[in-house]
Amino acid sequence: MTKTSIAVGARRIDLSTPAVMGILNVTPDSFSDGGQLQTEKGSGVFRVSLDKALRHAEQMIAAGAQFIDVGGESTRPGAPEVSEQEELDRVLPVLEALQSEFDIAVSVDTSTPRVISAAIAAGAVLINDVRALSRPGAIAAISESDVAICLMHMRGQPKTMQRDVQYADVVNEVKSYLQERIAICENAGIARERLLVDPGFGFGKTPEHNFQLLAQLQAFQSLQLPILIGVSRKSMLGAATGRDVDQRLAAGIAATMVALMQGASIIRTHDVAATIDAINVYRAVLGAPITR
Ligand code: 9MG
Repeated sequence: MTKTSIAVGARRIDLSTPAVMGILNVTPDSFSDGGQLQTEKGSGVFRVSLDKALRHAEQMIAAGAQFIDVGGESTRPGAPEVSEQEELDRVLPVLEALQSEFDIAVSVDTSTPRVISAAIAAGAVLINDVRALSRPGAIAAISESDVAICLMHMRGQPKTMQRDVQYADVVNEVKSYLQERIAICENAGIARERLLVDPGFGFGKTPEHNFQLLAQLQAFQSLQLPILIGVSRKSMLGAATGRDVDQRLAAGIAATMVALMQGASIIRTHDVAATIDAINVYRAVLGAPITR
């Protein structure tokens, strides 16, 4: 069975009802929302508008997000790497402002040890690492803390990950990788209760691989950790429907329902309100009281 909570220090975050993680990308180039939170377009320099970021977060929280995931590095296919300083400059002011304005669990989407340490010091409760703590120094940056960690599978690096992707058995290969990363964390003294796993839809996978993973998501339950998924607006949905990135809401909700029915605990999404509706329908199907 999948675990239904995660530990953050002495606190437990209950996941017996699936939770929504709203995406707050503070990047100029993320694939569906890059640059939206920029101060002034056309100035040539990307600066996050704190006010726009906070208002966007506020809307997601009002719609029911239990986590806000702040990311300063675009991980879309083909994205270039960002410098450590640039990532810090994008993420930290937003993280600090979120902490002072809202009572919300903030997650930081980063693989960079210095950003991990700074995010933890600034109050992040979860580190969402698409590289599963594989960068040198990432485990050390986290092991002294008590935050939760999402270990995601990615093959290669964003810049090149969609080139010539091959797996003999995508489900088992992704699962074995996650198993290895869990063991590495545990050997470094990171308690299992702090970990979440994510198969990494779209990260070094063809649409067929992504749909095989989605079809067999329940196989990840044997890892006995909460499962986080992110399919929001991704190209796998475009491949299945022929729709552009801004027309993929219905497809994303359909994929989310498939994931919920196989035990997904956290849904990372741009579209919080619609995802909460999907969770409420799923809960009603399971027999939860209908109160509206
Ligand atoms: C940062 N990021 C982009 N897509 C993601 C996904 O599918 N999962 C996680 N954990 N992070 C993601």
